[in-house]
Amino acid sequence: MQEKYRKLTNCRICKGSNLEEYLDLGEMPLVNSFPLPGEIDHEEKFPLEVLLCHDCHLSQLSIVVDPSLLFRNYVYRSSMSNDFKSHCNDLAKELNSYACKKGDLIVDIASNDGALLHPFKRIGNRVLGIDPAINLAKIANEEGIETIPEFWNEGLAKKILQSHGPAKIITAFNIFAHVDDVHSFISGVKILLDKDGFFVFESPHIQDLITKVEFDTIYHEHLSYLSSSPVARLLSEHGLRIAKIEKHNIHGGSIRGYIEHNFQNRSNGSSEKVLKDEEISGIYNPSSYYSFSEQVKSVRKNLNSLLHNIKRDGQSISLFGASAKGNILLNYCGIDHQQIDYAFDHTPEKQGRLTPITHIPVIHPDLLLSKMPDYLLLTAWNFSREIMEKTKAYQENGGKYIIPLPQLRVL
Ligand code: JHZ
Repeated sequence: MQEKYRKLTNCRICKGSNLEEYLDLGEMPLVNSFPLPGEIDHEEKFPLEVLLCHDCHLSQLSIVVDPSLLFRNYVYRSSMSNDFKSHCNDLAKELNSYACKKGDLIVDIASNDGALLHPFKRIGNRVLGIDPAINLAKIANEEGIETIPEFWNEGLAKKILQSHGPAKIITAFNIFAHVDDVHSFISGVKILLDKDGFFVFESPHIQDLITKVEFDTIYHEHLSYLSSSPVARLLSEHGLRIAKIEKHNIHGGSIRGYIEHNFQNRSNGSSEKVLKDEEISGIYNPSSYYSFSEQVKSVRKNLNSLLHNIKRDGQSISLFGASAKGNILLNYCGIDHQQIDYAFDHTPEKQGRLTPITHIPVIHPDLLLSKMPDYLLLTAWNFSREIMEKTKAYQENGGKYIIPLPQLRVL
């Protein structure tokens, strides 16, 4: 039988072996494996530890779980959030104003259910999605977004170049961090990208993770935790460079890089600024990681004590957003179906199932008012604004929200 995971021995960017563990979250389940009630005897857990490469500063997990186990049948749907959809809309408009035009090919790597490509298609671009999740590729294809159900790599890039020609824009949103062989990934981008095209990636930024203690974005799907310096190093090895880099608030704080061939020269100086901010924040200093690891324990202590007091007073708690990150928060803090009655979530693929290990039933948000919990823990805290807007009636009926991160708050 093939091993379910392998241990990391060398940094995936610089190949050095000077790796030091700074965080051990213990054995954790795969965050998107929501069992049916009859499947709970077969749940698995895997070690979740983070290492720092002292040579190139890339943070990365100590193991790599077999990607087929994680991504071939994927329950996370990008299009569940209106805020994310308008984020994609803005990107399509922006890029069509200076970087591409009607008829140009736009390729989205890890296109999920097609959320990012729909607005490009509406504008008149040719679009192609790549996603290993067979279930999601099917949905996207049915909705008119041509999607190849494969993992992205050099070999696939060559085939697409033959069949579709070069891509004016290649996007990779919330996927760079999920990739083990980043060299083959970037080499594929280099092959398919048109000579004046842009590769645009967006990924949670380790600066936010460390400074705001967003430890719940650490899970087996996220193999790397990115900052600009190791990314620039990787790109330069493949003849690519950063033209500009931006910070975005989405998903708790992300960096978005606009990457060009190294023979182009469209840099606007933003990468120097982001690098400076990163240096000031301390993410290139190992001591920041040791104190982060201590702060993670305080988050657990404070959240547990709040929930304990609420339950002691006889009040009920449910959660909203059966998110991947929520499953780390729950499992690490030891919060389960004994404290939390329901997990409300719009994702059809998650409803009728249980949260991994913690076994909280996932149900449709239409049931929120009939269940009327006293408190709603927003485990998808990165979408708090949108969720609170969608659940106004709950709030008007006296319901309260607990926002666990970046600061624990009750509203
Ligand atoms: P959300 C995902 O993580 C997985 P998750 C992935 N690995 C990744 O990298 C990050 O995103 C960036 C639900 N919801 O987006 C949908 C509603 O039901 O914070 C989701 O289950 N109604 C690709 O899972 C969850 O909440 C709503 O109105 O941590 C949100 O999960 C909204 C706004 C969300 O990412």
